[in-house]
Amino acid sequence: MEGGEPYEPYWQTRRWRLSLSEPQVMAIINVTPDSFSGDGVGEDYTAAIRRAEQAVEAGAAIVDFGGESTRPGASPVPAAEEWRRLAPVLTAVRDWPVVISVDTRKPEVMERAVAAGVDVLNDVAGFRTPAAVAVAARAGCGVVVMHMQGEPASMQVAPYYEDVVGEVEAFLRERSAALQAAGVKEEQIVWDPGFGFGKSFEHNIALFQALPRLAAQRPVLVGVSRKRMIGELTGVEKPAERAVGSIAAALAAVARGARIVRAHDVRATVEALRVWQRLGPRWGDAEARV
Ligand code: HH2
Repeated sequence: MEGGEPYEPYWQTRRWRLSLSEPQVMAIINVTPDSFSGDGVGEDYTAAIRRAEQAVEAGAAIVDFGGESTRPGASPVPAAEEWRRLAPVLTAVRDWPVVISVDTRKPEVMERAVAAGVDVLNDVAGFRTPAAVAVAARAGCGVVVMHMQGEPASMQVAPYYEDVVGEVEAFLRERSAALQAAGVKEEQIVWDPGFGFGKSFEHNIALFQALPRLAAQRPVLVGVSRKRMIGELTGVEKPAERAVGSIAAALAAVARGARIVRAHDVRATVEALRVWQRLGPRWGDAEARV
């Protein structure tokens, strides 16, 4: 991370060293009854596994399973309940030859997911607590360090920053340093500015424009799929109908240096990225990313 040196374009996860020399898609599988985009499968574990299979067939390199909605206004789900949702699904997929990720902010759930064989810990709270750092250090997993201001229940009430880009960058650097001090290797760490997590529309836009600055330091994951900022840009009200805007945003993110995009509409996102790589601005080209 020193001196703004370019990082190696790969991500070291528990079982896999994932190449990031091409953009990768992280498929979202919500084992929840209440996710914001309406894609949660509730208690239907077979549906979650089928959806994950389809995402892999469509070209997702990473499958991210979540058992708690962190949409604005969501109340926390107890760890036992979150794990009850995740356990059958993570057990079923544990030997799949793709990167298996768990989307959780609770160290207890991380611990169990690691024992169940996940490759990546995706923490929307950015490993803020010593307990989360300790699990990550023991796990040998890839980690997604995401920035969130506040907590889901109230984060969109009045998000405030003096300098949103500087503050998010400082948080990501500080948490990465804490993880590294505990033994996590730099190549295990991916950054995520956390679009929509305690950010106004203007904050999201400023962070999006600053992606090249973050991507010059660590590989960056961008999650804007079906989010409110896409609704605000397109005028499309229903999250489930925001695929086109989401895909345009995924391409824009990659053009600005993102290495991983988190998506609900996996097949369409993969197809768009394939075309973009051949016909769009040369990927990885510094001029094209700024
Ligand atoms: N966004 C959501 C959840 N987890 N993780 C990362 N790293 N980055 C994100 O932007 C991100 C995330 C919210 O989206 P979703 O999982 O579809 O919704 P919900 O939290 O309502 O289940």
